[in-house]
Amino acid sequence: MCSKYWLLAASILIAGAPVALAQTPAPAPVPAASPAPTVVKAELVGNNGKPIGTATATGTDRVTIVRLVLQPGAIPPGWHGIHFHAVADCSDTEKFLASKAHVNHGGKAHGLLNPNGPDEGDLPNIFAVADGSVSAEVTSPVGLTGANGLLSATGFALVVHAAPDDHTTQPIGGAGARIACAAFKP
Ligand SMILES: [Cu+2]
Ligand SMILES: [Zn+2]
Repeated sequence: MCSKYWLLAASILIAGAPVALAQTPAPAPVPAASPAPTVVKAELVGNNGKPIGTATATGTDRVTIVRLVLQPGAIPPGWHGIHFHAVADCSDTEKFLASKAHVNHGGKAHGLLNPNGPDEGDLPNIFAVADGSVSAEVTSPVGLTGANGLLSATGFALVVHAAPDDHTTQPIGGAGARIACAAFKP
């Protein structure tokens, strides 16, 4: 008795299979390929005005990824805060103040760990090894391109600080003096 029902059930399944296939909705159209990311490169200069490495920014209107390669002797070993500053100007190499404050369209507080932050300039720290060189890649949810992207208006400067950023205190997380700078023109 039981096997009869099984056979019946199996035959329904087999008979139903082509129907089920026919009713499967057509696959969603493949989205158009997203535009290729923008890649921009700039030389990092130290306080003596000499080149000490390169910074490469790769991004879209939703993300920016920065790869930093600093040569041996570039900066003191240890952790260093880095930020996107608002102006692509690294000409005053002694202090790099021409790069102005952090990019901050939203008027947010400084700091990745600050409950009222972060501003758009905020990034993770980088680490210089014993010989003073750095190989690092950091990422930010701030767009490189687009209306308020980093490359809009006055471009931006990537600034390396003397001390680490604590990601909380104002205005720059205690990161101290500006010791290297790369200008990314709009
Ligand atoms: Cu800074
Ligand atoms: Zn900041």
